Amino acid sequence: MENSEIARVFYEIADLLEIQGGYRFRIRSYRNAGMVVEGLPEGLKNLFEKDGEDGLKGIPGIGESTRAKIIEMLSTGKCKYHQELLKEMPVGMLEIIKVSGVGPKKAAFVHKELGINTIDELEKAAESGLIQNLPGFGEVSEQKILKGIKDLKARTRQFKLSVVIPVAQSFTQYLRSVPGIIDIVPSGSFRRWKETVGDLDILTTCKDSRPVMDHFVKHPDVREVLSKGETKSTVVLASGLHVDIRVLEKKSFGAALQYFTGSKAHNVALRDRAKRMGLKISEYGVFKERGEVWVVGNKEEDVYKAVGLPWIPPELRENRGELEAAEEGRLPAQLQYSDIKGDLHVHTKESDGAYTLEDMAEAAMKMGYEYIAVTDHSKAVGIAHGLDEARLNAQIRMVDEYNDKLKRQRKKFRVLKATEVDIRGDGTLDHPEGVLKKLDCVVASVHSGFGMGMEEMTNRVIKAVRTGLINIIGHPTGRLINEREPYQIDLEKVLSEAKKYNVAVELNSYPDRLDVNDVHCLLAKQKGVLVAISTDSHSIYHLENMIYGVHTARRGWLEKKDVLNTRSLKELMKVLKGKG
Ligand code: DGT
Ligand code: CA
Ligand code: CA
Ligand code: ZN
Repeated sequence: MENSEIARVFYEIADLLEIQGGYRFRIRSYRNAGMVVEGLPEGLKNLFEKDGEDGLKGIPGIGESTRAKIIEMLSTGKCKYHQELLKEMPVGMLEIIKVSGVGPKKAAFVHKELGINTIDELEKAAESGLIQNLPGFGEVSEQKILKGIKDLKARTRQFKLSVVIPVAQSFTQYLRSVPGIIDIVPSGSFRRWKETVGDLDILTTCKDSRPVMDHFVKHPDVREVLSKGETKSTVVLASGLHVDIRVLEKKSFGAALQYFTGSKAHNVALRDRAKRMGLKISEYGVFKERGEVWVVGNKEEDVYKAVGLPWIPPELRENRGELEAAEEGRLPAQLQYSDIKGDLHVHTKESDGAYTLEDMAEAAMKMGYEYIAVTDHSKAVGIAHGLDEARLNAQIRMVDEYNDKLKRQRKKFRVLKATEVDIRGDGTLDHPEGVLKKLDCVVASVHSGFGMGMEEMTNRVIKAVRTGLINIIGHPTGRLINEREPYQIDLEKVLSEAKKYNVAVELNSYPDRLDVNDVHCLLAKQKGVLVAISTDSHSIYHLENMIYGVHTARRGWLEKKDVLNTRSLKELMKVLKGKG
């Protein structure tokens, strides 16, 4: 079981206990355990396999009884206690309690009185007026429940970050024209560069809030105004995305920015720390003396300073050990866009790209890069017009000629001879060894047979690694955000093997992929495997997607030294030659 699955079981136990009216202390300890497990950088499974039960000792927030359950889940794939609770309560109740206006008590009540087991049943009952007649409910609360259900359904939709960025830009620009507006800063998961965003949270300061709110709800993309107040409003856009706006006092802007940037788990941990120091942090500021004396709040940096920490970059605020790292002065040095010296995954017209080799190279030069690797598909990827050996040989000659031309022009830039060779179903590579050996850089990727079992897929990719012919594993999990789940693959095993063969893993920056993801980056770093941040560009306009990769890498704690393509051309060539 993965950490995320174990965490989900703990969260569900907490929710189920709450519906049953269980002890608050127990409920909190399960919820806490869920949060801790979710934030661990290393797989519990891995720790357990390595060191047995000892490997699971000493994790803060994991007590005797939750540890026993982790062991049970890792050994049997199940948690008996969780299943027993589910026998007493239908699983749909877990969703019902997420509806605003329906707490665990009310959920238990409608279940008992009306036999409601799912959110759809609750919606139907509310629509037909059955809820308002229950004691303690009434017409108003029935309407509130209906609205809560609608909101929940919209809220649980996740939007790709690349879809939300233009929305944030549009609102920021749009709000600038309001007289008296001072700050406009998108916060929340957006500011943390999470790969998907639930809703957009915009913070503002201004002289007078009324014109800000009036203008906000009139943005041309707004489909519905869910609420409009003096300090907070919420709208729904035509796309279904919710946008929140808050107007804040300058005095508490930093504290609010810290609070609304999240993540929730990071904030909880930060507030605990403050409490231990006799301080209280809220969205209004940092307070001392039982929360009565305001200390700081206008700058975000001051909030962290007040609890003895340096400012923590938003990408790291996921409660994955960033507070401890900050305290000990070992936060990662932030990877910069300008650290990136080239792009190692780029397609041209030869396969399924839209531009020529020259076009791609010129665009890369304009970005200030030192190199690109031209990695067209191999023949197995038929729909992409993949190259066979003869065509690849022809491309190699083309690249040599082009590089000669660059040399004559005294340009420092170079095109690397490369390929994105398909890893076939049986783990063999889709080009013969001879031609692969002529290349500077070999990216190897899976493009078919996604339904394979975990073991087969893992062995397939490992077999490719063991050829000693490849430099980079391309889009290692094959997922497409919101469209296709990652294929089953044991990345820990693949990474261990990659380390032995000096193979890097790709962080594919195409915003629909972001593959590997942030958590995988952490894992690669731990294993000492380099990450190649590449764009998989099929057009000159895709090269700038590198920004998504850079921020995802930051979320995964990567530094300049952990990233292959921060190397100068000379250094890069040394690494690439050391494969196998
Ligand atoms: P999202 O919108 O689901 O992608 O994720 P966020 O992180 O933007 O979450 P959102 O929009 O619900 O809330 C924005 C931030 O506000 C969140 O990151 C942390 C803060 N926040 C919201 N609710 C709570 C809460 O109950 N406790 C604490 N400590 N912080 C909260
Ligand atoms: Ca949000
Ligand atoms: Ca929000
Ligand atoms: Zn590919």
